[in-house]
Amino acid sequence: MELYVFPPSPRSFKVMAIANHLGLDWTLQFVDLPKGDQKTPQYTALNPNMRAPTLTDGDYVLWESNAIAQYLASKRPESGLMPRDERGRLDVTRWQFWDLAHWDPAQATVIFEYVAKPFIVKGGEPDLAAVAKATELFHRAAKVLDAQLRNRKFVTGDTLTLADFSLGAPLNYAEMGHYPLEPYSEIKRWYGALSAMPAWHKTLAQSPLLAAPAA
Ligand SMILES: N[C@@H](CCC(=O)N[C@@H](CS)C(=O)NCC(=O)O)C(=O)O
Repeated sequence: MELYVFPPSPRSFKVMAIANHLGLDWTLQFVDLPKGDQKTPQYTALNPNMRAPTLTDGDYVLWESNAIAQYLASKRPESGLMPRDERGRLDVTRWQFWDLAHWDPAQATVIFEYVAKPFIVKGGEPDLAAVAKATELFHRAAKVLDAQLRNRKFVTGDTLTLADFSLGAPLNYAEMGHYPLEPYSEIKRWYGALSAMPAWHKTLAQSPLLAAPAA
């Protein structure tokens, strides 16, 4: 199984961390986004969106990080990362949809402005108007997530699921991205637990930018 990823990206990080957590046998195929690897005919044949991540497993090809997450979990159903009962499964899916609709977009903007511009594409000052708009979205979503985490160890209850990987991955950039996390003590507590997991450490080490942010 191959994961075509750009490891500094949270969408790539989440699928790598899940594969690492599950102990799956996978190979990292580096998609160098700043160099334009995503636009090559070889890559667009796999993913016409020209975006990472993409998974291949033999002839099977899958894109969209949260769909890839579900595929990976299906390889180890006993892990509980994707509950088998319908309501449990939909709860995880609901938070993965919420991720793509509300959580990821706010953070993608600040990550682009504060991390990608200075450290990856190396050009331009942060667009403060874009940051202000994203910050508003961030607060709106963070309030919902913080309330959900009150009295729960993880996003959907007391067990770790795919929802935690999906929603936790962009928080690796909380510091570099100047996220206004101060009011959200539950989010901070929960992210602290995620980032202490061996699979999280292993995945951070596979992402040079996150392993050594100031370099
Ligand atoms: N909804 C997609 C988003 C994928 C995405 O936007 N990936 C970014 C990296 S963070 C990308 O490949 N960008 C390359 C480009 O826009 O040229 C997913 O979750 O997989």
